[in-house]
Amino acid sequence: MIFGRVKPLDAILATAEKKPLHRSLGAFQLTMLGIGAVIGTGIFVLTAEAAQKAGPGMLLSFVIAGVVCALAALCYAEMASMVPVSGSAYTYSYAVMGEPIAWMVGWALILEYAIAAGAVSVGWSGYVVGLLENAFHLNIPKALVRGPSDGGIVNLPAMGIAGLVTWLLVIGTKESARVNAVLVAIKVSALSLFVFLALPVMNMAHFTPFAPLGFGGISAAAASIFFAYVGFDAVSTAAEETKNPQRNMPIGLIGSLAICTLFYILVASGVIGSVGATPVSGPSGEALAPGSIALANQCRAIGDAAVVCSKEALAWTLREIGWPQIGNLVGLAAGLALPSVILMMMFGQTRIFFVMSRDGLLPQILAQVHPRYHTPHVITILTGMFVALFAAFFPVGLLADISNSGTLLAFAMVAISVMVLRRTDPARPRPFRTPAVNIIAPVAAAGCVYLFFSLSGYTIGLFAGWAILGFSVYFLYGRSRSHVGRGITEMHERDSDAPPLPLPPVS
Ligand code: ALA
Repeated sequence: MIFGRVKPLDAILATAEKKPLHRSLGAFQLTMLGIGAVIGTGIFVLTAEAAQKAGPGMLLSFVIAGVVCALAALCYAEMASMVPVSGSAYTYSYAVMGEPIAWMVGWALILEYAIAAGAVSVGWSGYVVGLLENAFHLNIPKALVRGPSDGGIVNLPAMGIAGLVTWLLVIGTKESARVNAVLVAIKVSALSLFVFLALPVMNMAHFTPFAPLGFGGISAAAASIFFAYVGFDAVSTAAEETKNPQRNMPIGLIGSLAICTLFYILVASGVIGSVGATPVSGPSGEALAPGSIALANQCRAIGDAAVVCSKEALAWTLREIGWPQIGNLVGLAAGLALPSVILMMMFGQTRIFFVMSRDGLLPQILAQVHPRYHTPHVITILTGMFVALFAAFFPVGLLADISNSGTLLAFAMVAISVMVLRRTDPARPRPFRTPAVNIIAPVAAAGCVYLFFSLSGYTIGLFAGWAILGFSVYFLYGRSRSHVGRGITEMHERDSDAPPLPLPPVS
């Protein structure tokens, strides 16, 4: 039964109350946290993918994805303020919809976090390689810096950065608010500089035809570009540390998304207006999928003379419009700032794995803590190995789409959880209440479903395969070992941020 094996909310909350965190974050810090986690490969790299799918219509794609995210964010804010503990959507679903659904959400979050870390690693590689080639005139063989479907063999820089971030996480690196603020400043300055230089050379003719591949193309691009907004859930996990969460949480969530949306629309307009965003089609005019061998071949045939062929769309655009040094500077900014997005994604992944294995749904060995660094090193290294493998062999767009499929499922479940909990547990204190919940939550869930089905059939097929694998693991392994299933409901939750503690004996 779907609602079976619910993990009692009171048990989840009891431990958070035992260890209250210092409420130090205000609206400004939360907004910075959100922008730090959100701006990354999406805008720096996937703009080219969105252009290939939608042409100038990608502007609308950015708006659609931003609106769906904002609605989901309002639902996240309610759950996060009510259940301010580790595990995000997985924990909320466990408390509201029971174990099988929580398992699937946790399983989907693996896609959200680990695959996203792979996507950002590939994005980072594109910029750093472009920087080395253009600023230092190095001739780097494509075979070693691109995956097989992008015309290479293995993406070594992407593997390298995933390895480096894994090592930082094993030794216990956490990004301080100050480092985050510096990185946000770097990213925002780079995007502002881009807009400042690209908008004045805009040619309005580049905006027509607006939707060369129809509304289907715009929806497909929205489903991909959704990746550019992922990461705001980092704000919601800080609910417990927020001063006056009723006021500051929505400001942080909606504020960071609004600022990112504004930047994204300006940057996308700059790309379209300055160099054009016409999709590259095949020899007989057929549409080509981003990240496909056919597109890589066609790009080679036209000498990579289109933004959709670039692995570093913003730097490429700046070079095209006569600002090669500033293009390199934007490449440097991406090279400096994107690793922190990888770090946040991988950190989120290890935390989800940790909570799932502590609940007995995954092997306990995964939650082992390093004696010296006090970090969950086993799971971190395992996650790092997978992230490095994905980054080495897959194109950024495919990784982002797969990641989105998992994220969209998790977001939809959070929206549904909010609605269910309003009915099943109306009296529980809600430091933040989603406004107009009867409209916002269903529309958020429907928006996620719409974006999910706008992903390519290939991505949806991969997701289905992942879900089948997930259910098999659950029924063959987790179900019989689940702590809730065995009646063990005591909680050992520490604050949502600290490295997890060693496990207590199971029985
Ligand atoms: N939103 C993050 C990015 O675009 C994941 O890199």
